[in-house]
Amino acid sequence: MQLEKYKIDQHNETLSAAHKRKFAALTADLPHAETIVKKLADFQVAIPSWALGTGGTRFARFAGGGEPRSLEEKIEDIGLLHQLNRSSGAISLHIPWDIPKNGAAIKALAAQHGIRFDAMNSNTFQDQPGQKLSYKFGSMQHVDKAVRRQAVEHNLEVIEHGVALGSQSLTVWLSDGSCFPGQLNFRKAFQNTLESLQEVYAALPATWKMFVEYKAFEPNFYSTTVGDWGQSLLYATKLGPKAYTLVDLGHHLPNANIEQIVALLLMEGKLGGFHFNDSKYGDDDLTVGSIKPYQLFLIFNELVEGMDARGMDHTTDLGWMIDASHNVKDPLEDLLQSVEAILITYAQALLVDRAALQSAQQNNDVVRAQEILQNAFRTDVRPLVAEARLRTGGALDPIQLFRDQQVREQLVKQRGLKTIATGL
Ligand SMILES: [Mn+2]
Repeated sequence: MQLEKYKIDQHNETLSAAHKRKFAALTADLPHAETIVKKLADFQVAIPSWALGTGGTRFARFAGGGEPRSLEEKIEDIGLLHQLNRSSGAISLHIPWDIPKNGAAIKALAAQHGIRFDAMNSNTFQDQPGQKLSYKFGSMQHVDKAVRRQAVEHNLEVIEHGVALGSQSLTVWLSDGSCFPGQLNFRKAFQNTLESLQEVYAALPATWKMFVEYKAFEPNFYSTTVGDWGQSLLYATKLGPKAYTLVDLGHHLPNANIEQIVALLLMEGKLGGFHFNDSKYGDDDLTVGSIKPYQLFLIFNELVEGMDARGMDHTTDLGWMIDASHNVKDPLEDLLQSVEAILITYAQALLVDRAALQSAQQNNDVVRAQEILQNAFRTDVRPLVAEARLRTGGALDPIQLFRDQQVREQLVKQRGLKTIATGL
């Protein structure tokens, strides 16, 4: 479903006076507020095709109603998010969960909603019905060349789908690894994986990027063949200039200093993309910014600093994507919260007084350096984010409008109570 524009206008009208007051108060002391609002308006976060339905754990899945039943309905849902916040103008497709039957038609539908196709995601972490060989003991690392070949072929297919849709990148996340000591020869597993990735890399169109995503553990609990940023960087370096490391916030060992990882990957020109989520324990895939907002801020602080140091375009030079799972919330409301959290944090990072921070660092003024970062983090930048939405035609309060318009109730009416979106 789509919202009529006048409904968004009416909603904004009712909140306009309060918004103007807050915006004026905040920007009175912010000389570069206009630049920040412009950057916020440009920033887009891709929504993964598997996040439109309710997620589950290995114990249970409690489906909500009105979930999208097809790729077309998923695109419609993202179109709705994008209408509300104007910052969700991209979709990241998962193959084979969301194979476009007619690439041209899907591309046209997405374009109607102002949505482009971000990174394509391949899947060799589960067996599909009718699949010849099993990935039980890995895919690209597998001891059997025929299994490795099958995994490579799958990735080549994913690239083909992506080309038809106008995507420009492939994300490879491998669950490969081992559950017990002795199960794998680490060196051979690495070499097999590298060779397989090289075959996929060779098939990348000239303008494409390949993102090598790492994860510390799960589903394998003893070793992971792309287990950390060092291993990912090793693959990406050996593969070549089109290969990059992808950082997923939930894929580290506890207390890892992710902001430092980000800074160094950017320094090396090898950070390619980002998967946002939040966690308390492991790969919890919770709503962005719901558990550790200060960590997210410190990461964004490095992203902005590092991208500016290399003259990168904040909006287009990295792949920005949410990778989360919504087990107890309405997935659309949850995604609105996640995108909002990303924009708030981005705005805070843009507030950091870079010159002052550099001078504090140069003078070993630790207290001043901390003050500068925390000043930015403790600023309520929500009026800046709301203003960016207002100027681009979105809603001042997306979740409020989503609820006022009873969007979920209407989706349940259209699609039924017992629909299940593809995904895990
Ligand atoms: Mn991920």
